[in-house]
Amino acid sequence: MINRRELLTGMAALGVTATHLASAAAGEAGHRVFTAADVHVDGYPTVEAVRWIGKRLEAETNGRLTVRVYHSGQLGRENDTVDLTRFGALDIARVNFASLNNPFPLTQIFALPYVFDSVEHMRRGADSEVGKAVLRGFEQRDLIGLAIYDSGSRSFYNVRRPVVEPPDLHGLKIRVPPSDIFIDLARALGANPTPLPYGEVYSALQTHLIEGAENNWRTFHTSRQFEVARFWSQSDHSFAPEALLMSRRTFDSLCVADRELMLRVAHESVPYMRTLWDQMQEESRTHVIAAGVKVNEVDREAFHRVARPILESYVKKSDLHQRYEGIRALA
Ligand code: GTR
Repeated sequence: MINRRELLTGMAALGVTATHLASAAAGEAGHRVFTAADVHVDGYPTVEAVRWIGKRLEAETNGRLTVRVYHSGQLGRENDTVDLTRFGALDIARVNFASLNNPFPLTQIFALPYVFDSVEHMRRGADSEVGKAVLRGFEQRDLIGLAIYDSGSRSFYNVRRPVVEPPDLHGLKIRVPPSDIFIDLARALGANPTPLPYGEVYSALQTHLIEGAENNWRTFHTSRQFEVARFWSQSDHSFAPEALLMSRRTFDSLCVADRELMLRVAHESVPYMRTLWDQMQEESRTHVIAAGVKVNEVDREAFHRVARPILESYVKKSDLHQRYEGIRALA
């Protein structure tokens, strides 16, 4: 995590000041525009879900509360937007759990390899007591966990060859998100893990700084990485979902009724997001296959065998163990 000085320097580089971004001071008649950041392009299911929240807030408060979404990474990297939100310079950050694994260890339970068997299983986990405990855990670091959104399953893709067995990944420079879990997994599979911020992945593939990465169909499509990485290998190794986080400062500055409204509307955005997700995920898969990307199945047994010791090393930690059992009970 960055410190306050680095954060302010970063914000200056982006040409923004706290007053530009956060809605901290309520305007006329308590009118507030919450600012939200997302690394995804306009129209991505997470971006649309947060817009939907804004519209619902507007409708329920006669336009007094709303949300402005800065998409496409306009406000910087995921980790930086989390810090901006913690310090109250941004109101809402939508980031993947993978970016939260190191600073918020409870999130690891949702990102570990082969913890979930399917999207439905992940959704049951997100809706369960375990999901609620993870959301509450953000409060320890000045954030309010508003919702857990879908991100499908992640698979490997690369510019060189189909990956069937782990040895097919040997020596490949594979981009991973900044999470020890993903670094450990890629390394155990024999790849050279290269942590990079999301916004740099496409050009890193183009310039051969990396030879592959891993993500879901929608991201593979909308980031245009499929134009460069032509081999997709269906490993489904993680279902790391998305977190919608609000600044505690912003939340605490709201009256009780507005806090309740915010929590309720965020909760109600989850089924909306899931429907969008299912449609768009499928649309992306069809699109990239039609564009000539070669898709293959991996030897699942072999991937599970390599991932197992990593999973076990994390879940033996006392605070994750019980939650792991809870998640597996929902399989
Ligand atoms: C996507 C996720 C993004 C970002 C990205 C990444 O699936 O939605 O928020 O975390 O992965 O790998 O950096």
